[in-house]
Amino acid sequence: MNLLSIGGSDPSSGAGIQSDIKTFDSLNAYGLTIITAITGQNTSSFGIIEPVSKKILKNQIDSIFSDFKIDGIKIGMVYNSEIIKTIYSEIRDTDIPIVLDPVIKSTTGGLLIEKMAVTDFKKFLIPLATVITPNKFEAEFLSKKKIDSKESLQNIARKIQNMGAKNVVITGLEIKKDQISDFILGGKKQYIVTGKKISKINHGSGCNYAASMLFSLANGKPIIEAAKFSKLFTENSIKNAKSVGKGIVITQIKNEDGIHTELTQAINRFIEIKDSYKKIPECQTNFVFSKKNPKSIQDVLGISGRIVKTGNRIVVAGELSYGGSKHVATALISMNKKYPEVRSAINLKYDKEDISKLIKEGLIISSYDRSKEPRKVKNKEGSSIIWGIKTALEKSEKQPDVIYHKGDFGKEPMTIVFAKTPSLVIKKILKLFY
Ligand code: PXL
Repeated sequence: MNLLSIGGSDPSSGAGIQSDIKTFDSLNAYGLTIITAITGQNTSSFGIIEPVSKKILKNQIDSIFSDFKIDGIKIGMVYNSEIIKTIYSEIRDTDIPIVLDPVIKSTTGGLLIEKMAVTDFKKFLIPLATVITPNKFEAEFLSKKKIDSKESLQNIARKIQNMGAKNVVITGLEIKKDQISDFILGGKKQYIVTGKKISKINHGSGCNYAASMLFSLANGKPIIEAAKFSKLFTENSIKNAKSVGKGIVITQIKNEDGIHTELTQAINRFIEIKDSYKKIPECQTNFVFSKKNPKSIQDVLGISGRIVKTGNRIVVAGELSYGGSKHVATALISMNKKYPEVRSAINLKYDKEDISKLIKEGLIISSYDRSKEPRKVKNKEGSSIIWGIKTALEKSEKQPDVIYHKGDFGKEPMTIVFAKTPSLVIKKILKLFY
């Protein structure tokens, strides 16, 4: 996937196009950039801005569009009217997702758009936006109204939508104590996504949010899914923020953030499935996602506790950590050895009818019989599952989506669903609930 960031250069790499390349790269997307302006800034102060000429801006756009298939565009700092109009005339006919981050001011005080250019920003760029992602300050600036109640928030989002953006996400709202919420106006629907407040004045979080949202939209996710994904992605980047220079911290994207974020999102989806608690076995559930070519369970992200059933509810006990799962991670590694593209798995309660349903839905199922387990295997701690998956794989001509066993004396039956990614695991599980 190729994603394009159109924006300013920030030599501290905290924001702007440098930051977007990091975000795209961490998500395994290829990052292309078109520079609108060069800023001089560091973590303490903002220097000057030099916008690029129309000639070189246009030449950058032509160079990129004539060569690459582009799957999505993020527009950040655009600075002046000439740049705005040039971008508009060059990309107005594309039908790929466009995330418009209406950056007005940097955290360290620089003005990122000329006052005189704001009218053209609204006239030309907002109508191109699949999503516009103002923070509270930017939403107030664009609408010239204060957000001081739920009604005013809704009205301001509608007002910005009426400027031409399909969807509006207003970030960084303090609706509840110790929490930060994002308000989403997706078409006519409204949603709120809330997370824990992390009190860190940082450089980069706005860019991280918009860039990760573009990734999600370019993957065909609906706006609400994309908003949840980018919220988690940004929470992680702020949690990991580092003091690189002498001033404010710069958000950091850990290499495995894509893995962490995608697994978290899938676990949340699993919890939201009505009646998913019915699929949790006595020994509880784990959900894992591994790095490429996992060598040991230390390369597999899982839940350090489990997904636990309490009555009719599901609770995630523990945190995501590498090495957090033993059994499901071991099963995944055994599968991955033969089918390296398979990197995610979940264990569920075995149910004969569920298996029949999945077969009807066209999934490939294999199984093993624990009562046939050789004594040597039984006696060696942790080797049962390796033997089991290997046995089930030998039986199946194709890569199985699901492997189950019916248990043995004192051993609970179990079903494991495998897929390339956690969201594809969820897609398979959803077939159980139709
Ligand atoms: O975070 C907004 C932003 C975007 N682009 C550039 C910036 C900043 C903030 O400093 O410098 C180039």
